[in-house]
Amino acid sequence: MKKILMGYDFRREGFTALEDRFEVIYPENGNFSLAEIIEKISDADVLVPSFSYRTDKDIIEAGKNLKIIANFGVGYNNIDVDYATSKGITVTNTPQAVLEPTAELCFALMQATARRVGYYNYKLHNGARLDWSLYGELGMPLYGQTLGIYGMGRIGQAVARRAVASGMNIIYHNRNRLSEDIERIYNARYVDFDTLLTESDIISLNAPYTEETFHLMGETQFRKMKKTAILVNTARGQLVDDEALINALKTGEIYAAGLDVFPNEPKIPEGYLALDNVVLCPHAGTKTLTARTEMAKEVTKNIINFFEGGEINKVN
Ligand code: 8YV
Repeated sequence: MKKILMGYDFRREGFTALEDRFEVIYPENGNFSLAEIIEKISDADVLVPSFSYRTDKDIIEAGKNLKIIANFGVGYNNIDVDYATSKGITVTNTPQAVLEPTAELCFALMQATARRVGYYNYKLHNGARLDWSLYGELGMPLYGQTLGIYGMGRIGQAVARRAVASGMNIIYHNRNRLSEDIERIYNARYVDFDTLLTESDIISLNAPYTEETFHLMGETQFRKMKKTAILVNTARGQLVDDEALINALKTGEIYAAGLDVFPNEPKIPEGYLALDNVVLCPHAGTKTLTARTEMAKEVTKNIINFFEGGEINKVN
């Protein structure tokens, strides 16, 4: 029987179809440590990696039998894909399962920042005074505003769909321009990055973390944004230079930010904690049991189809 090593003690919902076909090894509680993974992977055919450490050379090298690394998630910057490829190992991910839930949270952060839900809620819960007068502590609308989407892939488009329903105008920047047919669905206009920065009322980051996108948003970019603009990041923390963002939020260079992701999770850069114009979430884009189960099903499908033939979401 082929052997699957689970890096994390995933709930079994969505994984059950693996049980009668494979020997599946789960850690008892939480993660296998890096040392445990390196020891246990020697005879495994499949790895479903954990997120506490990168699946890099050391792990891949130790996986003498390894054929597939089936990532639980769409972003695969937690895996040294180039090295896996050089060893002939297939890497798969779960783009379908994360699509709607991530777009949903992205939109929730847009609403929570623009309409100040996070701020009001925090203040009221803490017994602080709020200005209940007609013109006190106003928020911003979404309706009629321009949403700039950086990364118009599947998640970006699911965000766009919600934005259209909310009466927003959409501009986007992407590695490749979309076809006119797809642009028409969202009435979306393709712009260069600079135009995205200067024209957007809200910027949503929906691109993967790559060398190209590392610190995509830094001091120069915040300076180009409108002072009334909002940044929402549900992609990866590394896309944003946190020090620059904290400064931009502090000095009023931009209006607010909604952040679901950070470079060293679960650590949150200290500077955000003192600011009341940033809404913070604990990488919650897919934090529903429905989403987790769908992700597990997509991982399961990738593994079974890899061995039995059929469609897989191969990234390399
Ligand atoms: C997951 C994600 O929470 O799919 C992704 O790339 O960031 C999230 O859906 C993550 O993969 C597991 O930590």
